[in-house]
Amino acid sequence: MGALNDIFGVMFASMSSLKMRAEAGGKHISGAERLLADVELESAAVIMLQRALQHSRGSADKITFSIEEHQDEQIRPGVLPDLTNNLVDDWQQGRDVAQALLVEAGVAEVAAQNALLELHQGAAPGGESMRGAMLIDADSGERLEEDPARGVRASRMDLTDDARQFLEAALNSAGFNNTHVIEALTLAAKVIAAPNLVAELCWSDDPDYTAGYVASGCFGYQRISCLKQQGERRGGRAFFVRTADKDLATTIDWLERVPLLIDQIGTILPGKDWRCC
Ligand code: WAQ
Ligand code: MG
Repeated sequence: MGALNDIFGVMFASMSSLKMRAEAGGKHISGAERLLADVELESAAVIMLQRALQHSRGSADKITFSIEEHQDEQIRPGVLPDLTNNLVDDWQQGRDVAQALLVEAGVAEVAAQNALLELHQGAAPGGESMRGAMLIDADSGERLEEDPARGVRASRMDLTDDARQFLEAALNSAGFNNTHVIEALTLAAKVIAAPNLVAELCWSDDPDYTAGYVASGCFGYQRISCLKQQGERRGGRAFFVRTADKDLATTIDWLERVPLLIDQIGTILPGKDWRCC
């Protein structure tokens, strides 16, 4: 690691993906994924470690890191979706908004309902949060992922330094600059660009973070101010797919293996207020 792969200078320094996973008693506490220039690995790993050690889901008894180098030519450029902030009174109204947005994105009603129920009940065996996302058939609502505890993990994606700075400035002006939003936007950019992917539904598994979103290629990132009760530890993600031949390999390969570096941010659009007066 660390070798420059181009004689013209540091702009062409190689990049690596960095992953962290923290667990306690075999249960998922937190995870994080970055795609970074090698010189940034050390400081990013320290930040991830601090996060794992101080997580609101509890204290980890096992933390695993992995680092893998990528060649420049493997890395694809990416674009962040536009963000719309949907303001709701409570999680029940939030779920109604999520259901309507999923249907607008082309997900069948039954599939949207099924995903909302699975996340509500805890989608991993034993009613826990999964480590990754469910893969859901956008028509039947059937769960398609092989391992219902791990699911599918979107990985190897990040923002360029410039894109991160522009995004932080835009989110600051909109009043919700925080790590959850930045990471979720980055992840959603990769997810909605995947082949055969119709939409994504997400809410956090952190007990003190109640916001979530629905994302799709047609309307971008629709943030929903509340999708669960304060204190609730069950959260998760659903990736809705539609394939003619049930071939999920191309979608999973894009999500888990193709490195994506986002160099263009989207627009923060005016919010929508669903609250009762
Ligand atoms: N790939 C697939 N699923 C994942 C990944 C990943 N890389 N990382 C987390 N998950 C799943 C897993 O089931 C977690 O339990 C769940 O998502 C929630 O993860 O606009 O903080 O990191 O204010 O807790 C969304 C709203 C916040 C942000 C999402 O998710 C906003 C959040 P968390
Ligand atoms: Mg979390």
